[in-house]
Amino acid sequence: AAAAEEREWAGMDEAYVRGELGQGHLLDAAPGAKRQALLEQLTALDGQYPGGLAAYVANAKELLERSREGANPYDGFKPAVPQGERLQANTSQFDESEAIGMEEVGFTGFVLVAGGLGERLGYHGIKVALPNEILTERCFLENYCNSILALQARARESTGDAGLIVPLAIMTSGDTHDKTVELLNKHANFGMADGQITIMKQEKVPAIVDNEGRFAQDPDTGLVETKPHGHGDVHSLIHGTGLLERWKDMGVKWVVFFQDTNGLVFRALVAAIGVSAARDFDVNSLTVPRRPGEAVGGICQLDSEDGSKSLTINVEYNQLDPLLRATLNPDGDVPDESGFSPFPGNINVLIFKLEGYHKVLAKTKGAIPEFVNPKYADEAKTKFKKPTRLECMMQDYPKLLTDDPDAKVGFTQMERFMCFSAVKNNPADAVGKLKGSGFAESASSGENDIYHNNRLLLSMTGVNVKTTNLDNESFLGLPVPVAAKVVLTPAFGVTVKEIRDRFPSPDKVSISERSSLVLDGDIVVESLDLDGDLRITAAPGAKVVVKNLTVKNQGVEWVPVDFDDQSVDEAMRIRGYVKKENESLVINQSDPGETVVDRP
Ligand code: UGB
Repeated sequence: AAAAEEREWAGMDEAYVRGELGQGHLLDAAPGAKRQALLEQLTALDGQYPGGLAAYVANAKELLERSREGANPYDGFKPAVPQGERLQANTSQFDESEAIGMEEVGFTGFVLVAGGLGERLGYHGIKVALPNEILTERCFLENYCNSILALQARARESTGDAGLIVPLAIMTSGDTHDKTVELLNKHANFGMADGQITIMKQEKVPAIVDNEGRFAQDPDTGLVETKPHGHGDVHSLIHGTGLLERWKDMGVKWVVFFQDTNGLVFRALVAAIGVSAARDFDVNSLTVPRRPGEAVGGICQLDSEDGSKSLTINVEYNQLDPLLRATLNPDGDVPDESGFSPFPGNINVLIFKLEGYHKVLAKTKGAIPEFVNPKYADEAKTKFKKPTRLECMMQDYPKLLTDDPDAKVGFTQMERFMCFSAVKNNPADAVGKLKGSGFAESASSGENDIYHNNRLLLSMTGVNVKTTNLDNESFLGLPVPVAAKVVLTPAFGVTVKEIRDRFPSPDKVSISERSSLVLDGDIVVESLDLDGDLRITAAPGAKVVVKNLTVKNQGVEWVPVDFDDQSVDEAMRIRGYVKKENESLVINQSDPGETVVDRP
């Protein structure tokens, strides 16, 4: 009886479904037991959407009507390049931002949006379980946790607060939730404390078949077909779960959002948080120089023609070109003299000041304005090629700030090698992407961008390592540079300065092109001649000083594998190679105190 009452309260009786919701077709095609299951599902869906399914249908009808009319959401707005900071690695400006950021990282909460399935990637597991690079085979999630723990360790030292916690929240979805929980359980939360990680699961929304907002139905089960609602759900979940309240009470000042497969993001975050603090930004988007046509949105300052409104926001890649054509340039999304789009490229790394965010969530409950993007099957725009759904994006948050003219929204631009390399495309598609935009965004490019970043940081420090005029090998049609593969873990360095300080006499360090090197933990490298493979790990409490070391061994090589070879692990197949470990020097130090390596 209680369940019946609840359903009645939620309005999920048949008359309501037929009348208010206009979904009678679902009932007609679900007789008997199927109908009961359908009503239960509708009740659940009703509870998951702010305002219930009636609001969802109403929003859908309105957005679909606007889409049918061809209405442009940016009508009446003119784009301009917004204000922001452009930081170059290894400059005093960068160091200063990092120094400011280091003061703030202990008061930061991190939010990983990981509800996406990654269909484009051709990988069937969850993306955060994918190895970032295969020298250590540590997965994305492990690297993120290690980075947060390393930042936490630094903050504990500098504040003297041994109990300080830097929290992480992960947004999962029905597609990724169980596997994410399993991965964390299997690895004891990658060293994170009990309660340090909060998991928030986003729910799907009904798929829609026509402009009347009628839901799609699975003919076998009679249930409504559902689809992801987009990463914008993260804000309503942060509000609804009470997470922000808890973080506020813990003393968190900054909330950082990042995506599932960006292995470089923590190289940039400290400096970007520093910019947020120095400029007192309410919202700070980390950006990269963007190639026209590339599948990353552009951050634009949109000014209304009557001058009454101004909004700094990401314009998604598919909308940027039409907006530019209609306003600034009949040629649309084209490069300026730098070869890049004048609009900074959004990489969906967002830093919010908690104070303002908290106020906005209290007022709006984090409901982000939605959009719909149906693919029409007829000219009259009455039929869809496949069911559509309403979506929302986390970077649309500034739309909730329109009543607050004092909110400061800006960007921090960095060189791409310092902050962004996503893993999104299967090898075949990546070949096309590479041709089109210059960026493959594949498993192999993601991996090699890690090595590239570390090589460049070492080279900037003065280490002898080749970074330019490199030859390429090709795996599955994608180029992979023949160059030193270097992994510098978060325990080794979380800032450019920390990495620099680990090489007091960099001119005495040289690494050949065929070498691979992993430095993990508190390690100082004074003199090293590396031609082969070297792995050094200093466990917490241990310190390794490489006073003088010459390494010459057979090292590690990449061996090609076929994409279709089912005998090979999919995580390797999607990069087109596996690792062959011929000969390595491994130094693992767990004894507390300093160990000196002196083997010239
Ligand atoms: N995600 C969720 O958590 N839930 C969802 O429902 C959907 C996604 P995609 P896309 O990196 O360059 C974004 O699919 O479409 C998570 C920005 O909008 O990789 O390529 C998902 O797990 C674009 O402006 O996003 O576009 C993943 O972590 C640009 O920044 C994240 O959301 C682009 O990313 C992004 O999902 C980019």
